[in-house]
Amino acid sequence: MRDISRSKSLFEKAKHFIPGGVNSPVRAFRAVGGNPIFIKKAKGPWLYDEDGNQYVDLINSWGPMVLGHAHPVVEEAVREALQSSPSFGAPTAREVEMAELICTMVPSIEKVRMVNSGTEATMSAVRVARGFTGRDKIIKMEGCYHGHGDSFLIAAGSGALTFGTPDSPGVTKGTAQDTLIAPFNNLQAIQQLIDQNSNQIAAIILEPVVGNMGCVLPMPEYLQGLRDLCTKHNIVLIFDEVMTGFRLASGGAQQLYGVTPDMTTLGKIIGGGLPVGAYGGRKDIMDFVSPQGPVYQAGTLAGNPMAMAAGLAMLKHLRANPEVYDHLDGIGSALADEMNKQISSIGLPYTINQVGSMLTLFFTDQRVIDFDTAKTSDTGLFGKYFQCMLEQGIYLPPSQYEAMFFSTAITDEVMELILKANHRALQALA
Ligand code: KE4
Repeated sequence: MRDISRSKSLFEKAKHFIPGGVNSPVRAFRAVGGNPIFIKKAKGPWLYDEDGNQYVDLINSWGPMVLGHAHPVVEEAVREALQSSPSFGAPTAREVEMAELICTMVPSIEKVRMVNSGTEATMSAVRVARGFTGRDKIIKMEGCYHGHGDSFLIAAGSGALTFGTPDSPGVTKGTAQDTLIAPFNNLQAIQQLIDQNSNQIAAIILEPVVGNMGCVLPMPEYLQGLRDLCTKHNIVLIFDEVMTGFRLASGGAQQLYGVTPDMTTLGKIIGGGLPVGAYGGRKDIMDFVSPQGPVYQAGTLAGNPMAMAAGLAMLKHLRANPEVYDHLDGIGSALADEMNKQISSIGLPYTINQVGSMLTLFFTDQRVIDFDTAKTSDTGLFGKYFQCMLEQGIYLPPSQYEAMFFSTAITDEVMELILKANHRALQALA
C-alpha cells in the first residue's frame, strides 16, 4: 500500500474549513471510496502527491492540460505576464489577440466574451439567447453538465450525477420550470418538446460529445438534426465545448462533426490551466451583450492578463502544431483498442466509448448512448477498478460518469504502464 499519510492529515484538516474538504465535489473521492490524494506538483504526464508518490495523470485538470503539465511555452508566458502585475481591470492587448484567435480557430464564433469559468460561460450564453429571442425556456439533455448554474442543475451530469443530486436542492421551481429535459441522442424527444412549447424555447444547449456522463458520442445525424430543428424554429443552438473545444480538434467538436452552432461556450484549454471561460457566436446574437446591447454580463477578472497569457500560449502552440490532434487521436484509439482486447481476452462484458483523447470504460454490458444506458454501469465495480489503478500509480477521474483525458505528454512507455495496470485491475475484478 502506498503511504498517503500526508494526504490523509491534510484531508482531515481540510474538512474543518472547506465543505467536504474540497473546493469541487468530485475531488473528494466519495464515488470511489478512500482518501483523496493531495497533489503537490506535476510535470508532463506525471502527478506527484504530498507523500512523494508518482502517478500517471489521466485527469489533465479535467481537460486544460492537453499538452501535459508545466509545458515550457505556457510556463514562460505566465512568468512573463506576472512581471507586469497580474490584473488591471482595464482592457488589454492580450484580450484582443485572444478574441481574434478564438474567432479565427472557431469560425462560427464571430464575437466572443471572456469570463472566468465554464459555468459563467454557459450561464451567460443562455441569458443572451433568452434576451435575443425574447423566449424563456431552454432544452438541456439528461446527463449533460454545463456547470453549476441554476438552470443547468436539472438532470445534470458530472459531480451532480456522481452524488445522486442531478436535481440540486436550492434550485427554485420557477427556474426549473424553464428548463426542459430530453435524452441525449433522441431527436424525436426534442421535436415533441418543441411542439409542446411552440415559440417558447430560446435555446437548446448540449455537449456535442458528452464528457459528463462518461464519454458519450453523438449518433450519426443527431447534431445535424438538432441544427435543422433550431434553424426551422428560430431556436439558438448552443454547443457547450468547455471540454471538447480545442481538444477534439483545433475547431472543436463542431469542426470534427461538421455542424455549426449559433453559440459556443469554451473554457479549460483556453486558459492553459488558469481560471477561464468564454462564450461567443453569431454577431447578431453577441451584439445583444452589454455594453453593445441590453443583456448584462460582467466580471472583475474577465480576460485576466495571466489567464490570457497562458491561454494564448496554449492556443498558438495548438494552431502552429496541428499534428497534435493526430497524436492525441493516436493515443486515445490505441488505448481503446488495447483495453478492448484486454476486456474480451478476460471475458468481461464492459464497454468503452472513445473519441480523440477522451475515453470512458463503462462497467456495463450495454452500449452507452445516453443517460439511461450510462446509469446501468456498476459504480461499485468502477470504485474497485479506480482504487486498483490508483494503487498501481494510474490516477483516473474519480467517477464512472467522467472521461479520462490524454495529453501529448503520454509516451509509448507511459501507455504501456497504463495498459499493464488496466489488465491487472480488470483481472482482479473478473
Ligand atoms: P467550470 O465552471 O467547472 O469551469 O465549467 C463547467 C463546465 C461546463 N461545461 C462542461 C461541458 C464541463 O465539462 C464543465 C466542467 N467540467 C467538470 C468535469 N466534468 C469540472 C470538474 C469539476 O466540477 O470539478
